[in-house]
Amino acid sequence: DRANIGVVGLAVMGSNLARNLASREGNTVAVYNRTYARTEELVTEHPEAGFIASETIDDFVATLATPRTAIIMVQAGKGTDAVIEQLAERFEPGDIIVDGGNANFNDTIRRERELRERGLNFVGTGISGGEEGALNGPSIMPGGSPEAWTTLGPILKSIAAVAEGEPCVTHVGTDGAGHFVKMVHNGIEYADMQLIAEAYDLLRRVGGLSVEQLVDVFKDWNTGDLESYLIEISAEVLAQKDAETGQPLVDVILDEAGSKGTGVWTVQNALGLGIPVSGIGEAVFARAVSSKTAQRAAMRASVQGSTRAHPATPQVPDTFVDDVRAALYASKVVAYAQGFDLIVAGAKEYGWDIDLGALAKIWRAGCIIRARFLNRIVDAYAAEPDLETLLVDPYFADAVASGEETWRRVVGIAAAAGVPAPGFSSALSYFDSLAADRLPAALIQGQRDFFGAHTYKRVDKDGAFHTLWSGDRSEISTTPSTH
Ligand code: NBP
Repeated sequence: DRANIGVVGLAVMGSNLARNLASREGNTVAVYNRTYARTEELVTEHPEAGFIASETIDDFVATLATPRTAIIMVQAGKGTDAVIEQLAERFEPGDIIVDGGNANFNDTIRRERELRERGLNFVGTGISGGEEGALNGPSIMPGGSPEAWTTLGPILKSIAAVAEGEPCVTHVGTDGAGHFVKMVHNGIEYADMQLIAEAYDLLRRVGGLSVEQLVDVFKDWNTGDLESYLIEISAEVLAQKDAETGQPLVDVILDEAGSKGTGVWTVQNALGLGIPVSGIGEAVFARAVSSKTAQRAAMRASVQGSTRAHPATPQVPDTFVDDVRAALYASKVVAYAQGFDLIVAGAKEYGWDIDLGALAKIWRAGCIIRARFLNRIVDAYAAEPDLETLLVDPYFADAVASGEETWRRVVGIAAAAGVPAPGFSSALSYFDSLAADRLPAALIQGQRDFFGAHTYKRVDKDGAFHTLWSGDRSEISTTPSTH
């Protein structure tokens, strides 16, 4: 018997994905790993899966039914390129190579083009949900050709998480579209985590809540609009006691946040596309600041030795817990709105037809940013597919407006107390920027015209204008008016 699907790369993600595939009706799963010991271990530990195991890549390819379909789950970058080449040398036209690792979407675009020229289908797919998701149902974001999706779709639907009866997988778009949206998903995840961390910090350091009280607050929030995987696990982390010291674990964890780079990719691409993903940017920067151990030590010493008026302890309203909840929610809406803007811009730049509502749907379960909130985004795009920004969708506009006053109060309190809240405050600034009648960009245009003759437009007539700053300061028109 041949396998309808193969998995290459049997570390934690690949093993779990292979077991997930094998557990679904109709799938026979072939497995291969560079180091055979890993393959043996998986097959021995999970006889129920009925894996077809191969020691060599040749044998592995021979066990696959045509069109051959193999999912690669190896280290992103060189490892992925090596495995793709091994498969491509052995596969035949019409066969499908799937990369389920965290590839950079630019690599995926390149690989898809190269393999297409060799008659092979290549599908780069985002897979979110970590180890547990891979085993029990991840959110899956495949790119690649519509033809490949015809074969692959049913297989991926069989293993995806399910939200409201629908599998969390959709054909996102061609070539790198899947890995692009996975990248933005991870960026949004960074923003979401940062905002939750700021809420925790404010409630603890300004609100005076204990870690135990915060567990209850997060559990309570998880029954409302903020219900999400990240809020749920935050409560779990806060509830964890360190076995050695008896203290809350969060108090013995070093406060230096690491990262694997997808947040940075998101911001780099957003900068290139001119999309202000300030929420994701602040989250990436906040992790970077946390890791600047020497600078933090120098600054702490400097501040403690100075005679500056230390930040005041502000008046904290009785409603502070709920105020912070409202600020968190409003800031979260901004972060998601910005993330979706980036997807719209990426789709335009790279020629993808991405259905934002369908994307919001597949993020409702399986992935790290899964949340009740995503149903609202699904509704927003169902009502208005060409929404200028999520912030003007009636539901979100209302949600933000009802929390606006408290949002401002919380940001003010954070500033007065000297507790950093870059996510909350930059989200508010973004909201205020979009909502402003006039922005100081007018002055910036004046400055640019002054030193670089970059010209400016006027509010009252068409065309471009330049003031003769070093001459008589009269204004000249530099393009013919369209009137
Ligand atoms: P790792 O990212 O730790 O990679 C280990 C696997 O890559 C092993 O199977 C290893 O084979 C194989 N490999 C390497 Br390294 N270089 C190779 C090469 N040149 N040729 C063939 N195989 C090679 O595994 P993972 O944590 O399971 O993640 C797999 C992919 O899934 C990654 O792209 C990751 O970014 C992505 N991902 C991970 C998560 C997560 O939560 N961990 C979530 C979502 C996506 P060996 O056994 O012979 O050394």
